Amino acid sequence: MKKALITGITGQDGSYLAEFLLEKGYTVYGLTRRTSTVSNERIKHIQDKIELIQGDLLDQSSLSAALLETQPDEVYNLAAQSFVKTSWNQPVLTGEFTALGVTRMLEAIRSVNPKIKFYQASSSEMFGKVTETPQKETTRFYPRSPYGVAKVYGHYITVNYRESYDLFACSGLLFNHESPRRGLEFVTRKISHAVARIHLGKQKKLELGNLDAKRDWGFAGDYVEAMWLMLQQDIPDDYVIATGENHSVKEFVELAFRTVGITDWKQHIEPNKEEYLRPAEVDYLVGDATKARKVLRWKPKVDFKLLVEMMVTADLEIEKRNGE
Ligand code: NAP
Ligand code: G4F
Repeated sequence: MKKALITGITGQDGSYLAEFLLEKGYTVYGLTRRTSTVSNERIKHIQDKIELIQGDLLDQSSLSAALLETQPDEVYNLAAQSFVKTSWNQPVLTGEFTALGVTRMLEAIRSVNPKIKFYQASSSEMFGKVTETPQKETTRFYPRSPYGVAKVYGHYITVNYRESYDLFACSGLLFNHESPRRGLEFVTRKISHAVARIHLGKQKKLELGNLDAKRDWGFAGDYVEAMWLMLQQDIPDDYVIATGENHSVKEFVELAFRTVGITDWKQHIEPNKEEYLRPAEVDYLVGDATKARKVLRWKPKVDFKLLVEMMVTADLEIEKRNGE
């Protein structure tokens, strides 16, 4: 039976990956940081099947101790300060978590057991102001936020440790992936949550920033399979994971409202550029996952329409359950 350690297990992807690995028969450990209130909402349904280990990407010794204690075959490094907008307000912290945190984990692997396979959660944000469309593994990086810059560091340190120390280290260049478990500050979940509340008469307006930005949105449940597939290959490598289709924020809004039967959606939108526009925007992302399709035999199952409907339906259920 294989053992896996997931950093960021309390996050969106961590929760889906933990479920996926349990299904595959893995023993699953999750690294969680100490907080005064516990944030295990996304994993409470599987908590009796996994083991949580305290540790922090800021603390080198806690990472080595977690590896010594759990002796994993695979480490999935999903933990990060993952909200792009916040990275301008907390650029140094973002660098500590999202960039240097990767080196700390790689150093822990090197010293405890260099045979541990390593997955790094890299991001399409690294392509930023895109230099080619669609974006693939060889496309030049041009990050547009402190988060994107930190992810570029995390990507290259993963490649560097693979080449320097022969670690089995892979970097997944994942395009945006969403789900009903997405954090409420990200635009898709912010929209599905607001649409559900507007439909139920609990909210009147939805404040948004740039409606023209386009993203290649997939379903998180599909994307965690690709993470696992990367670590099952004979040779470690880097892969773009994407649907190959993109849509604007406006299209997401329109479809979400349509799901609850609202067509005059514009009357519910309140532009708030001051609050939600970014100092530098990523206007257009769309990925080319040909390599993943050929080598990993991976392809997404959930399309854009199904994703939007799934998120709105889930938020409707939550809001109905919550009552007023
Ligand atoms: P998420 O929901 O924001 O989860 C982030 C996780 O990181 C949480 O479990 C959080 O723990 C943990 N964390 C943050 N700082 C930590 C620290 N110092 N030590 C230990 N744990 C820490 O993010 P996600 O959407 O699941 O994304 C997973 C990873 O993929 C992230 O690295 C993200 O940058 C990357 N990524 C995401 C996407 C996407 O579209 N979702 C696309 C490309 C790449 P708490 O619960 O304690 O906050
Ligand atoms: O949902 P977002 O905040 O996601 P963003 O910036 O694309 O980042 C996500 O995907 C990355 C992969 O490319 C991950 F690496 C990262 O960790 C994260 O998961 O914003 C999407 C777009 C942006 O262009 C933003 O300007 O939506 C636009 N937007 C318009 N109004 C808004 C809003 N974004 C947010 N969060 N809130 C708004 O009100």
